[in-house]
Amino acid sequence: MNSTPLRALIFDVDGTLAETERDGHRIAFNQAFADAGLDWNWDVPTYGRLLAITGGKERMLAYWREIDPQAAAASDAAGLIADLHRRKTAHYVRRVAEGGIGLRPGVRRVLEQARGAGLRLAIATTTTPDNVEALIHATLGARGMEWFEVVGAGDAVPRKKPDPGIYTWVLERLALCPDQALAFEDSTNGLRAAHGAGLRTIVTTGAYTHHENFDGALAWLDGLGEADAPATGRIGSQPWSGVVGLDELRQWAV
Ligand code: XBP
Ligand code: MG
Repeated sequence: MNSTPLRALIFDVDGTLAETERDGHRIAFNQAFADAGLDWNWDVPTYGRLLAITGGKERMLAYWREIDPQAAAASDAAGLIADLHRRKTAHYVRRVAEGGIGLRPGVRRVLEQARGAGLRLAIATTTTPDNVEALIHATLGARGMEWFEVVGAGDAVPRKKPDPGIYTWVLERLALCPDQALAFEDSTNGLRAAHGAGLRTIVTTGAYTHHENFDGALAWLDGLGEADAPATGRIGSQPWSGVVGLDELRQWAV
């Protein structure tokens, strides 16, 4: 039993706020590879496997090491990866700005309810800050970033998820203890990061993560749900189906 009132919600981005990976990041990586004259092409299953490595630069380097370890160990490898990543980010930002990717069902509702109730909002993500801004602008409008008091993204910390660093970084800036907040995640890497920082976590599984194991999550659901399409899953070990709102989150967080 936790009597500490809930003060903040901390959201992962990719897979949690929006399904960005398959038709967003993956396409942008492939565009960057083509720009650079590389014959790399990440199809849907390959990208799913590579998602185990968080961070775009880290993911590209891991792939390069798989297919050509010698070239990936060369002194200019980091510079080439950085260049590819800049190109990839530009492609991704353009794609998102064109409105190609929306928020997952129920996300806007939970954000609006939280704001209405005076809960603080934050982001803890592995992706690049420009990508977060592009998604928030495209979905919540030009002032959408103001909804989030703290945004922890990309290289703000030296190690990416599953390292808890980004969550700890966000909690420090919110000046909150972990039991005053809830994290929202979609992947085991994200859940491990949030748990490592001591945060209870609502998992909403997505296209690439529905097969992963989320034992230990406060909630393990297939989404936040909408009235005409309720979420299903479990709260702790109990089956649950419904629409997630602030009342439910407060109830689960006690
Ligand atoms: C997901 C990631 C990111 C994106 C790509 O992060 O691992 O690397 O796939 O973005 P999260 P970058 O779920 O924590 O939001 O290329 O900018 O790294
Ligand atoms: Mg994620």
